[in-house]
Amino acid sequence: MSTLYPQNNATRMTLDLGGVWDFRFQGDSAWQPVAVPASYNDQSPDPRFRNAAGVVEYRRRITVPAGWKGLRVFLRFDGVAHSARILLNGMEIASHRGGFLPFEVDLDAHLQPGETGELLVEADNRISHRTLPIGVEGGNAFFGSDNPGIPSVEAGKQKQREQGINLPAFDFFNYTGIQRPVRLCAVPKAHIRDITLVPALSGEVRYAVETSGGSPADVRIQVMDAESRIVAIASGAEGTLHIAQPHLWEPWPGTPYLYTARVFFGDDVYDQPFGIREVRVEGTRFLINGKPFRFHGPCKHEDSAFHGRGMDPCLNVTDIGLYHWLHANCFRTSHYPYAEEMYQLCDREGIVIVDETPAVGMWADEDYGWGLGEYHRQVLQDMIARDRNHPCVVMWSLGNEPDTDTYPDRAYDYWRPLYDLAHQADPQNRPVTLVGCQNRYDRDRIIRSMDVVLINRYYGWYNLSGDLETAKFAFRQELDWWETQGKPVILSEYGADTIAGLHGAVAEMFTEEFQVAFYEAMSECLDERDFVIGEMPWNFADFATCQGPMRAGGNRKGLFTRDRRPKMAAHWFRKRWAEMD
Ligand code: GCB
Repeated sequence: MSTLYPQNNATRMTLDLGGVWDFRFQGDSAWQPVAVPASYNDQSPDPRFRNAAGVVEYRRRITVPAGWKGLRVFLRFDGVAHSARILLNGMEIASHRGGFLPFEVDLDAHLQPGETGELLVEADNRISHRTLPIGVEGGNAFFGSDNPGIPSVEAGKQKQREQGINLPAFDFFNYTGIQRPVRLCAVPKAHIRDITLVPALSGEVRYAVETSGGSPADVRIQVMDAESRIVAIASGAEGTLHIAQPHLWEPWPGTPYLYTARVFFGDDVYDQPFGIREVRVEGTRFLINGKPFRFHGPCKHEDSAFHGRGMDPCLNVTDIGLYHWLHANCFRTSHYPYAEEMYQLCDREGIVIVDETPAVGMWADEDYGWGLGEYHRQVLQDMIARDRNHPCVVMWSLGNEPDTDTYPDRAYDYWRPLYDLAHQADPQNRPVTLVGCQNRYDRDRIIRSMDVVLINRYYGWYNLSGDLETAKFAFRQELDWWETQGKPVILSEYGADTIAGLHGAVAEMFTEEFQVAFYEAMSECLDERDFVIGEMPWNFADFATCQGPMRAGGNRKGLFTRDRRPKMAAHWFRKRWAEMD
């Protein structure tokens, strides 16, 4: 398939199929309304919307415009979680595994211009040891110690398993459905399939264009600057463009200057935005355009009221506005690739992204013999293919918090080929990382072998709870160890659950004062170390999770509430990060 984001222009057309679709749980007879794109889970008070595991059906009619004769017509799904089967007039025409990356479905053989058909999308929300992210059956999935060994509790867990209860091995609500846009698209029969751009600071841009039909030699390419002036031209499917006195793409508060590569091929044309910037790791520094870059910005989730994980441009703009307000310059797409519109916005706004695969939950007392490897490779390649032209993406994350210390050698053998694959698959050869959880860092082998070490730590919260003086002592001890490794380190998660509006003259856990004190304590340790090149508090905003004894209405570690009101800690970071600009 083509990895190009759908575009409307003189030769390409898209019809947005967003709106209210018919919806039902498979096996039900009645249909009810559900909005697309959005997670379905919060759109009804029926508990099945939140809890049922299995297949749901979405239905609507589609018509291919009569004027689209002679074009290639296809459907483009930006993301259906976690897997999808696509049927047209009752016949399966495609299927796709994985909920966070796009896929296309060719309609040419099924529906002619002027014809109408019934489109049915089956979406399966089940998660298991065969999916990314990972799910488990029965028990208390994320919150570890749920009274193991007690006969009656074990019997209860067995009963849950028999009922096919399906729980996340990760700490965010298992939002699902058609969560991202669906479009009916038309492009010329002979068309541009793919564009790869590899810019250098000199203004040389290597390019490669993949085409379908026609003769690849007919490709022409024009680069336009931000004022639409043509600044470089070339022809042929591969080559080098030369931009004189290039403007660089710089992270915020610099200027994230964007060029557009306009590619012509036969009747087809496609505008691919790009930025000129270089990313490199040198010793313990992370260089963007040759200058040391310090990451500071909270990790995110795609999460909001009503929409769940649904793509919402208003929410994206609001969130990035708050990143500017915070003087934040980055986030990690914890714990899955986000909707493409967010990367487009970050290209434009200069917010740097660490792009993460949905490999989360790979710790549930298992080893690495799950047979996931091939699928994991596919997801990693697809993510890189989708996102490789975005200047905002500066690093790939292979996954979040796998168990890497129980069997350090097996973990190394599982993850190292993925690390190599990421380097091979990315024409820009960005640095690669794997995010480590708080474990036996002295036993683990793989995390320390990454280009940049990203570690999640909860000193003072999950361990040494509430005792920030001792938390600092312990964290410093660990940092002493990392200092010997000679790698750049980012604290990629640290945080404290905080109930907005809960205060205390003494800073105790869950109060806003404690959250500030926690970040003061951790920052004190970070600021002492040169090899620490970034801090990413957990999390930007409160977010929904599955139920559990440690989650009161979700995860409350946000600097903002779920409706994006700042807690005291947001104001604290705003001051701290303003000084880093
Ligand atoms: C983590 C996970 C993240 C959780 C967070 C927490 O280490 O990576 O998904 O939400 O801890 O708050 O427990």
